Amino acid sequence: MPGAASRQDASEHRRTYEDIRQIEMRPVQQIEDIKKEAGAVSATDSKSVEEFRIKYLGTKGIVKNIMGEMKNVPNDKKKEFGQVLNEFKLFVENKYDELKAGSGNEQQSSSGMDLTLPGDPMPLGSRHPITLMKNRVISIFHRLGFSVAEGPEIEDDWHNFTALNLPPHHPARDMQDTFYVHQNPDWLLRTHTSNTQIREMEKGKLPIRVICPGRVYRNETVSARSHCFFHQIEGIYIDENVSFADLKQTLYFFVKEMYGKDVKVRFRPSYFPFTEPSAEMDISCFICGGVGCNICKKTGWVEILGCGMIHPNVLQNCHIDPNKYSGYAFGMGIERPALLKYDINDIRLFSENDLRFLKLMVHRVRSFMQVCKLSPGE
Ligand code: 2NL
Repeated sequence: MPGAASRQDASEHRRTYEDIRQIEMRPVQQIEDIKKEAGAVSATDSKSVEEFRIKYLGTKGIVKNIMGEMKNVPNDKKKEFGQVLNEFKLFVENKYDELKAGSGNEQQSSSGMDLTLPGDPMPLGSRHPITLMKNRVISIFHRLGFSVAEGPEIEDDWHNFTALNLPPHHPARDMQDTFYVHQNPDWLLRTHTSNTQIREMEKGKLPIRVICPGRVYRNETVSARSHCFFHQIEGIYIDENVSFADLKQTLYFFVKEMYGKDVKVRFRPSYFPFTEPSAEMDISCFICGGVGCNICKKTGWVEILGCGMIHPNVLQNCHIDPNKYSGYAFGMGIERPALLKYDINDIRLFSENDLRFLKLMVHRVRSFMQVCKLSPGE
């Protein structure tokens, strides 16, 4: 039966072909098996990693060994086998690198550090409410051409009192009682940042347009509403022909930027030894809009700063000719507006470093910034 014989031949032929193919592909299968085995290795210390290297990548290692098989592969299969071999080599090398990196960390971990762990998230804080208020004031005056100056908190009597038309025994000194330094009766903790403006004026460079933020001190009983230290920003502008109208316009611009376009202002005559004339400036209450609430004590107005034209005696004390130059000055506290703005009921909280308060402030400042469309730092 020629047909049956030829079928048998064909099947024999097929078998032979399968066999040959199996023989040819044996190294490929072998490689797959070795790959699986190598891939499953999990070395935890450098000794096992080195053992892995020797076994697979060493001069008498498996990779080299299989490479040697290349000469037995028929020519028409060399290309295919070469590719498989290269992939295998790369696989083992990558695995080795992986193990090496892992065992490095294991070593670190035995010394108490695991560099593969994700880092601790940096807790996101917020600027202190006093700093935020200060920065806002600075940025508004910056746009009007004012620079910022800072001065010493421990000051001598001249720069804090006498130069400001407050000679010894002046009754207004009573209201600014402060702390004195034992070693030198002339030294004290400054009661306002005017000391810094006096120092700027003494430099003799005119015109001057400067604001001076900083911490100041008073001999006061500490309570929820007053403290023996707090923060202030003062400013002066000295040039030829500076008038009270300049002062009013500047401060008007300032409050509009600070408290919004709808705010109303009023000036009330006042007295400060260092300015003449002097005034206090109120704004329509930014809590109730002027209708009357507890904050403005039902008056509709909130006092925010004191100001006036610099007294000629003060100019003279700093060797500035009052017949040629004139200037205005103003000063405001930072704590009180911050208390109102962030709805805080105790001034002591600002300086107690109580993390619960500071964390609470993060939320109030954020929501306030969102409402006012401000960016961080403003
Ligand atoms: C207030 C009032 C004020 C000044 C501060 C000043 C500074 C110099 C010369 C003249 Cl160098 N005046 N500063 C003027 C008027 C008022 O502050 O209630 N501060 C919280």
